[in-house]
Amino acid sequence: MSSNDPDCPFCGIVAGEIPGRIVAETDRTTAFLDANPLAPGHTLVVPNDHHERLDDLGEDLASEVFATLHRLTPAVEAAVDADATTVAFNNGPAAGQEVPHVHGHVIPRFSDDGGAPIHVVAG
Ligand code: DGP
Repeated sequence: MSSNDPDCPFCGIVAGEIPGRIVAETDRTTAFLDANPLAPGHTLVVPNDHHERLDDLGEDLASEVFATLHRLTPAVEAAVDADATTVAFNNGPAAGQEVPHVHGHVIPRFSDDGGAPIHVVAG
């Protein structure tokens, strides 16, 4: 059984009701391109079920989200010929989480992009 929030854009992408550029799927996770990318290939990984924060995930689902991030990160790097990656979660509004559905950012980095820490906060 899956849980879905009708007002959540990421639930809409997972359900195929909102257009999304999906790059990978497992039974319980989906990865798709960020609509407002901080770098080419910026990808988000979400649990298919709606959970707001990392601490709302059970250990199994948290592990599966991390496994998808782990598998996807080198593929994203290779796809855009990146030199490194920033992998990050904004966990809660005070940390800059705008979409209240857990998502990990995979942000390709390049040796000439300055190497500064990326603040994964929209706006
Ligand atoms: P955060 O600030 O960590 O909650 O990041 C939210 C990210 O989600 C931000 O980089 C933009 C992206 N985003 C917001 N709405 C949509 C959407 O409808 N589709 C896609 N693909 N990305 C979205």
